[in-house]
Amino acid sequence: MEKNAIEIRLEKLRRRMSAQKIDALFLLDPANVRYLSDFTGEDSYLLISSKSCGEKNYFITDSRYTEQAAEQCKSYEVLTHRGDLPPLPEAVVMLCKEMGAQTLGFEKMHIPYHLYESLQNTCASSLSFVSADSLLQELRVVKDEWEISLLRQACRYTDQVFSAVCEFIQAGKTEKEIEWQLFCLFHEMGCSSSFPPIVVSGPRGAMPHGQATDKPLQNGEFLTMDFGCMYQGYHADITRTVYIGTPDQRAKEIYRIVLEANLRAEAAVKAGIRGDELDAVAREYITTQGYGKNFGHSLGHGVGLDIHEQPFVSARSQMLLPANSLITIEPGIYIPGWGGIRIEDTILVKEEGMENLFLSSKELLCL
Ligand SMILES: [Mn+2]
Repeated sequence: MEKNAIEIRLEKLRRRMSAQKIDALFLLDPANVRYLSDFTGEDSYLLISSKSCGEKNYFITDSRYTEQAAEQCKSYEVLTHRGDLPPLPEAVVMLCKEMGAQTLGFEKMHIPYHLYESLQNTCASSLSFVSADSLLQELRVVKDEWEISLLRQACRYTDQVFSAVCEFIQAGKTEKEIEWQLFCLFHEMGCSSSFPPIVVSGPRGAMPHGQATDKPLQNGEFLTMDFGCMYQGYHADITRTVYIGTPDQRAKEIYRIVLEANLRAEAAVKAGIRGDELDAVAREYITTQGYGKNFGHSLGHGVGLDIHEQPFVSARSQMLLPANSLITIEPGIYIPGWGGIRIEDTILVKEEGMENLFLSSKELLCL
């Protein structure tokens, strides 16, 4: 981690807290916690106060993580609940009182209801609660140079895994064997799996998020693999669909349509385009080719410390894509009984255009 990255993020956060009149912010989502503290463990909480409440940074954890937090979270005072502090809700309310905080920002999307309820009961109306999810999303959506370098590296490793797994693919191997090979390759790269890989072949390819089974690969079918390396907390997300054997005319034609949709959408990417506009580029093309009803999911999503995050690229997304955000472009066509094809890249949105962080070819690969 760059020396001042956390301090810079905290400063940006505090400016937004002041603008939204949030005195203190209570965070528990692991990706948000990592983003603002560099902590890589679990079950830990940040309590951050605004300028007017003394600019305190508390890292609240339990004894399993105290030492790790002291090492990783240099910008924070590390406290142990049920150790030097009372149980969590009481601890948070007590610290808020000490700071003089009257409004507490919290993650409506992530906080367990029982914790929210006990915070409210404990504070006895001395705090008003404000949802702060969008504040964190706005910060995280634009990646800094350090994050982009990690994401680029995650994509490099993912490219290497793709070319290595292609050496392994042949008729007779099962989907589960391919999946296991992916896990081995992630490990060899010094990475872990971004998410449970999707490995589906033949008619099973019609399930966009199907899971690997004991089904063996057969000549004359597609194999779709959706996977990615996670490197230092940052995700990569790729999908390639390869053919086992020699494709017929229909297989080649449907592959061509998905690839064309992928290329058209990527060509339309630039900072300022709206999520729904970009989604429409791929969707309208697939629709004119007669397969609109076979492309059910959205075109893409943001990628970063979470595998799915803002900005979402769907027919409902009104968000303008900012420069230096990362998104996937992943059109697909799924035909029950026949199979499916998806081609997915992880790309960096630029002022003018985009950069595909993958080098893996998208031409139809026959193995
Ligand atoms: Mn994806």
